[in-house]
Amino acid sequence: MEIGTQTVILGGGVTGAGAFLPQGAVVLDQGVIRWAGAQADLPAEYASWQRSDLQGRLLTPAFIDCHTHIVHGGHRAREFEMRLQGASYEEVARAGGGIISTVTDTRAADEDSLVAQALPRLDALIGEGVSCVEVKSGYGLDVETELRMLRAARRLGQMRPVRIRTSFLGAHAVPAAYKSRADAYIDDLCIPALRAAHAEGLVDAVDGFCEGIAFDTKQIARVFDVARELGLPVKLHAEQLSHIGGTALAARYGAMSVDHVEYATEADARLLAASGTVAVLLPGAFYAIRETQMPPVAAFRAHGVPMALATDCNPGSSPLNSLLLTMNMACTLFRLTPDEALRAVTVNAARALGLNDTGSIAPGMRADLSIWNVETPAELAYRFGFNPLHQRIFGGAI
Ligand code: DI6
Ligand code: FE
Repeated sequence: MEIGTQTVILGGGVTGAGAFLPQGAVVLDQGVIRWAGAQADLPAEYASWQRSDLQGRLLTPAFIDCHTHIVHGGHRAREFEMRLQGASYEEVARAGGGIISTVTDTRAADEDSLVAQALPRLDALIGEGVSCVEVKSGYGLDVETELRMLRAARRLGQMRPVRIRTSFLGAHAVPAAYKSRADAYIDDLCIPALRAAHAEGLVDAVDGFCEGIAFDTKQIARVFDVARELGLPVKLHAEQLSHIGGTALAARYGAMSVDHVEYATEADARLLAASGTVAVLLPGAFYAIRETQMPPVAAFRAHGVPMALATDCNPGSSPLNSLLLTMNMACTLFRLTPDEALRAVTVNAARALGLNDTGSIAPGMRADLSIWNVETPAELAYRFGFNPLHQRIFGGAI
């Protein structure tokens, strides 16, 4: 298939253009979507433009993975084995394993090594039609390594045709040297690292891990206050293992997203709806740590909270590298509909990152599109362990 600077794409089906269009057409002009609709309604002015017929294939917005930790050193297969023998994720973390063991491996890796280790993970995502990936820091927990992780993330975006959005996650875990002194860690390292990373243009958003094994709401609020002072949007890992109020805090700060949220309540759902915050569900982590508490999907639906999905690709709780599998898991485990799952990795994922120029098919949006060897949208979530991507279009280019 060829895509010129001015092209009319004739889909089988087209999604992400409001309703599903069984015989859709999308007009691309210099990397931007100019028009989308039913083929029968194609305006006459485009009749003479180059055409590309997808021969019945499905066209969707390119996917967005809005929560990943793909930049990190090493792996935690040993911890996986420990959990198989009965240790819980929290027990491993409290015994000095977990995030802290990845911190050791990440501190030992130079920037080239971090980039080299992340590239196969990024390429696997791109291979499934992903055009935008959020990447967090949070395995440095010192100024130098946090910055190095973010620099590595920015470099990934120069090496591949993909958009990278960075989140500063200095408040991810309390490093060993600050054991039982989380407040001192926030003051001495986390906030200075945030300021330094921001000064270098490395931060698109500020994140935190609000949890019994990490930071409480007061500590996260201090980091969010600095984010606000710097004009940076916030998001939060909240209510993953217990309910300690992270969701309400995030809503108070107008967060772009709250992520995990298995233990969130109906009252939390109301707050999220009021603050326009996206609930990012991470079924890979739910599955890997054998969580049994389901996120309150019915409450999110009832109150109109937009739901996004992401891989949470990380070496501990979610060594998952596929958004297609994530969609299937969200349907099978959380009972999302395939349609919700597709919106969750496109339009709602864009919103979770504060992006308004990608994630849907409408005039003025970037031409970030995926072409699939399937006929219906539901097929994307239905199969697993199979990649039906035909081609990916990034900013109008194949
Ligand atoms: N929640 C998660 O699922 C990851 N971080 C977080 O705050 C886990 C990261 C890890 O186990 O390495
Ligand atoms: Fe995470």
